[in-house]
Amino acid sequence: MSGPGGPRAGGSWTPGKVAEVLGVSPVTLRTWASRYGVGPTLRADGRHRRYSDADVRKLQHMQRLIDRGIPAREAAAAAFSGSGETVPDVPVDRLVGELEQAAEDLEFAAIAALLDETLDAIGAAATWADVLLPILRRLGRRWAGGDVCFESEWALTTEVSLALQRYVARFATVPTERGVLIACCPDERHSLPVEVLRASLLEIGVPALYLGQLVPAETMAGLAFKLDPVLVVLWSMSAGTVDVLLRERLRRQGTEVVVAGPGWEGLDVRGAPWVNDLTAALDAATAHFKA
Ligand code: B12
Repeated sequence: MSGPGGPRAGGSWTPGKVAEVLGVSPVTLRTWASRYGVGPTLRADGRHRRYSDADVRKLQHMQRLIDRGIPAREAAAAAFSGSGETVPDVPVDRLVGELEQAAEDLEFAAIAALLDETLDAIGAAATWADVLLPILRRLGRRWAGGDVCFESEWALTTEVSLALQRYVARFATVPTERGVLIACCPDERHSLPVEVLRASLLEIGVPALYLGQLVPAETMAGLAFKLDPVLVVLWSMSAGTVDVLLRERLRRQGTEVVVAGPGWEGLDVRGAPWVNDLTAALDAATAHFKA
């Protein structure tokens, strides 16, 4: 991807490379640029214009819409308007299929573009429930059946995290008031459910902080002590990652905690409510912000 004509660091694509990636002729690309105003937005050296990463993602979106039978003019308007309102309805099954195939083919740019498109169109919670959960559950079944499907799983989940970061960048991410602190138990790597929780909270204006996976218990307890959040959501995906001592430490320092995820099932968590789906977690967090 970084050879001649490919993107440089920061994403700067020659028209020839973009045409190749899209599988269209350079003439078609030029025609789209002049007819629909979807040309390159970067100027590399004063003479040659270059496409940015964002330009390429939008063009890929436009092309997918064309493949779905949308006329080119409408597809260009939908892909380049940046407004979910103009995105023609795409059946969810189709999005799921396209995303699954892109992950299988390790088409990172297509995975990213599909995720951006879906998040823009239906928001974080529906993207999670309707598009991502079916795919992740199928990956889980493959896992359980002995096919460890590593590459596609890592490609997809990494791109989901990145897409959620791009998506939440449009909302205020630095809380100006006491917020919800979302924490993975220290050894937990299954972070997507809580990354979606964070995005869903920010979407509705609830201040939420999330620091990523593998944050040491000591650090998490210190953060909770210093930030004094209204609530800590302590996530664990499986019994192997549950940290009962961290839960206990937070309780002793007076932090309100909700334990979240299947890992906590059946454990004695000394009165902390247990939530095990996105809606229940959202309800628990937003309850603190209702008048
Ligand atoms: C993606 C994935 C990974 C990715 C995670 C990437 C990331 N950034 O999140 C990576 C590759 C890192 C990974 C690593 C591992 N994984 Co993994 N992984 C998965 C997979 C495919 C999806 C995980 C996910 O996001 N699930 C969310 C949804 C799809 O899960 P669900 O069960 O349908 O949802 C339930 C709850 O999560 C809840 N829920 C859903 N959404 C939300 C949202 C909120 C806010 C809340 C509160 C609840 C909630 O509702 C459901 C009812 O309980 C699952 C399969 C699966 N079905 O989950 C395996 C799975 C969880 N992994 C598994 C394993 C074994 C591992 C590894 C140990 C593998 C290894 N040997 O390295 C490591 C563990 C690393 C660690 N220390 O945590 C097993 C766990 C078995 C168990 N119960 O202990 C599973 C089930 C696969 C399998 N069938 O064997 N994994």
